Amino acid sequence: MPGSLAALEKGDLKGVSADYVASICEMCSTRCPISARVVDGKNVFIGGNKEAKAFGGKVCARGGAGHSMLYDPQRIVKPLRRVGERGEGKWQEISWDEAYEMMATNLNDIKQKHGAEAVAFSSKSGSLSGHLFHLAKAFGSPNTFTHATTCPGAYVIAAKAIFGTKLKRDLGNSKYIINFGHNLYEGINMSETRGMMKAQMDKGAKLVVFEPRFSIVADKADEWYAIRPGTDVAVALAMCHVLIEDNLYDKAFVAQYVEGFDEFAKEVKAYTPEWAETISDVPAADIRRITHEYAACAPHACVDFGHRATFTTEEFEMRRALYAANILIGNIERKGGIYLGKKAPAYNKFAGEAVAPVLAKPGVKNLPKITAKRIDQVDEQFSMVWSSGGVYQSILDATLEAVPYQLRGWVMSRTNPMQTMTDRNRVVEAMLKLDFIAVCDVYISETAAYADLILPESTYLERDEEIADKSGKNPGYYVRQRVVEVIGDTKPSWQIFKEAGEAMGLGQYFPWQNMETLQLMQVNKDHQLLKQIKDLGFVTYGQPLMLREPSMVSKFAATYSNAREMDEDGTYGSALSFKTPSGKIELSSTKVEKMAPGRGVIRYRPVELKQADELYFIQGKVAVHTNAGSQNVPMLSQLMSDNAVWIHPVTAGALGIQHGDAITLTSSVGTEKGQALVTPGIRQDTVFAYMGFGSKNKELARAVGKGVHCGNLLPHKTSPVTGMNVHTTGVKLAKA
Ligand SMILES: Nc1nc2c(c(=O)[nH]1)N[C@H]1C(S)=C(S)[C@@H](COP(=O)(O)OP(=O)(O)OC[C@H]3O[C@@H](n4cnc5c(=O)[nH]c(N)nc54)[C@H](O)[C@@H]3O)O[C@H]1N2
Ligand SMILES: Nc1nc2c(c(=O)[nH]1)N[C@H]1C(S)=C(S)[C@@H](COP(=O)(O)OP(=O)(O)OC[C@H]3O[C@@H](n4cnc5c(=O)[nH]c(N)nc54)[C@H](O)[C@@H]3O)O[C@H]1N2
Ligand code: SF4
Ligand SMILES: [Mo]
Repeated sequence: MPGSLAALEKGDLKGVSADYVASICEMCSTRCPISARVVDGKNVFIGGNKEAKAFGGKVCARGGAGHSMLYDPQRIVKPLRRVGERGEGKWQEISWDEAYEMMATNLNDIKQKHGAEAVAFSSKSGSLSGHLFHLAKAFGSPNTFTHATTCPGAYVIAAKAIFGTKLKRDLGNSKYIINFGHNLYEGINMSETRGMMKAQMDKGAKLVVFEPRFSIVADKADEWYAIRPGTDVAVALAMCHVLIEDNLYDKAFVAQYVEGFDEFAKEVKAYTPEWAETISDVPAADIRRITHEYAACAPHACVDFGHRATFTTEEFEMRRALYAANILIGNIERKGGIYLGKKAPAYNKFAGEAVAPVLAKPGVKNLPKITAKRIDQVDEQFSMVWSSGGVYQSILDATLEAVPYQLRGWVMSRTNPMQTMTDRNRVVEAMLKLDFIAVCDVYISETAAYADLILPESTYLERDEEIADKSGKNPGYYVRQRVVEVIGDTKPSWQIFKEAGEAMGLGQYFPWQNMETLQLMQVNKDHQLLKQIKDLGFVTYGQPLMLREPSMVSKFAATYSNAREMDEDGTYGSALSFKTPSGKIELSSTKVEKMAPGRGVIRYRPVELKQADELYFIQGKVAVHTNAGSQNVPMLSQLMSDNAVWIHPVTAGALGIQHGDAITLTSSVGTEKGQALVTPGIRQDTVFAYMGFGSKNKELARAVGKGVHCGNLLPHKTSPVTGMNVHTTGVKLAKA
């Protein structure tokens, strides 16, 4: 790879003695198992961990570029204190002791005057959020937030409402996949991306894609429909209509496992394919035919429920409709369908023996009792969100409007809300108003540029973390391990938040010495187990199990002499239950009706995403960047540093815009300058840009001012029930 460290090496690397360290990628939150090659203490190559078969022993382009971030001279390697105005870009290097002192003084001051709840803590979920939120709890604030309402929240909450828990998809064994804007060939998740490749290439699975633009997934599909943005729910409900009206649904499955089918069937009677066509522009005849083809492959078929669930304010209805289309063909716990993760305790119970070790959860019992309510806890309809990451953007309302009370401090880690939370101006305003902001990052991100204190974290290649659960159809664990020595004066965030806690007078809540103490607590001091997990980097136990798949169940039962007895039909179907009030799959739900009146039954609710004279503005991921976090990584910046705006030739022609022209996009909240990419691969009424570009922060020298800043065009919104942000809006396009 030109420009990489490997390219600088003279001669053949194969002749050089090298060490390999098994670890976990963090170039995106998929967190794939990796094997990092180290020569003379330097990381020179990152590949996949061969032990992790589902990942194909591979990494994606971003994963392969990890060392480019590790050795980037623009990385921050000293704690920084702001000396100019917020956002002015004047910094002073300080010691960690000074940094902790600054945190302690400011946060304890806020706590004393206004209560601990006046400080919000936010982080992308993962090991880091665990440690940051532990600090929050020790400090006494209930206000902890992940990125959930800017990303997966809606599909997680829809699954909670219906199944009581999250589900996984078995795309690799699917014979027919229907995809509503889940671009797995650019928005990469190595195991799922490879699963879908395997299904398509090795098994001849058919892929149907509904997408307003010709994405890479659309390009690799058997059929692509340029659906109108935000209307997926209509097509999904019409599919359910056809499944029921044409008697294609699995009646035995519904009878045994589903609650509230009759109410749902009554509701979808009106949702004909002809009705859906008028809303979505997808031809009714195709909806009927596709539904019949899909049902013919049942149960080894899947309607993908997607990942970024921020297309409209009605994501709750959309994601529930997508699950409904799966439930109706009875693909739950069947190959090629959707299934529940099998962690060690559940798996061992089926096996009747300890096939997989069960890890302990190190914690602290005597944490202070928090009585203050969360800032997003005013409205009962969000009750499923509180424990799933919270309504992240409510930080803005609490800061700017004191709703429901005034926030005064914000501690954040591995999050860049100025790019990723919508309405950049409002985020800036909120940050200017707060009394104290600390940001933990590896760069001076656009958001970190407005902090009072920047805490430089070691990159994932320089840090150890807890053993993490990576169970799928059978239990599995993996662990992040330091690949190279720490560069500069950086620390892993578990250490930063522990030491900050100690400086804040909360040392009693951090009884562990270091990461190894924590890991040993996890394995109940079983040194050999810890060594095994570390040596292999990724360990699985037993064999894949899906409770309603006869071939898997018979093999499982034959392997373990004390295994649960099979049902008469050769499955474990009778053991399948759900964490809902009825213990069944709740296609309609009285719990949801109580929480959000009128929403007990899945229903089509029209949304207005744009004005008549505007174009839809939509976004997506690009294969060589991660969200708004990698635009300054040298190798990735070289591969792509800008996001041209996709415009249909007819739309461009009417405005006198040619390919490569400078253009402007104007929405209700902002204007952005960009460049036209004229392509027939998009609807005439829609424009598209890859997200994460156009940083307005000069410290991100390779990214500043390059491309359209998507977050600056999106209005601040909170969707009902799911609390989601919305990443679709109306824009006016003009030649610049
Ligand atoms: N307009 C628009 N907005 C979106 C989206 C969209 O499509 N359009 N997509 C949404 C989605 S799906 C998501 S998940 C969110 C993601 O948005 P965020 O959760 O804000 O995450 P990222 O943009 O991935 O990166 C956040 C920061 O993490 C830093 N970082 C990287 N590695 C480390 C590390 O090891 N430690 C620490 N402390 N920091 C690190 C990066 O430098 C970066 O500043 O954005 C959402 N926002
Ligand atoms: N390379 C790479 N891989 C990533 C990431 C990354 O940043 N880069 N981020 C990771 C994260 S955090 C996530 S959440 C996943 C996201 O994975 P995806 O959910 O696949 O992410 P997106 O690309 O944001 O959105 C998918 C597609 O939705 C389309 N779209 C927009 N509006 C609509 C609509 O109304 N209807 C339909 N049907 N389609 C619509 C967009 O054009 C886009 O192609 O990817 C993960 N993997
Ligand atoms: S998908 Fe790519 S960037 Fe994300 S964790 Fe896996 S290898 Fe790393
Ligand atoms: Mo995401």
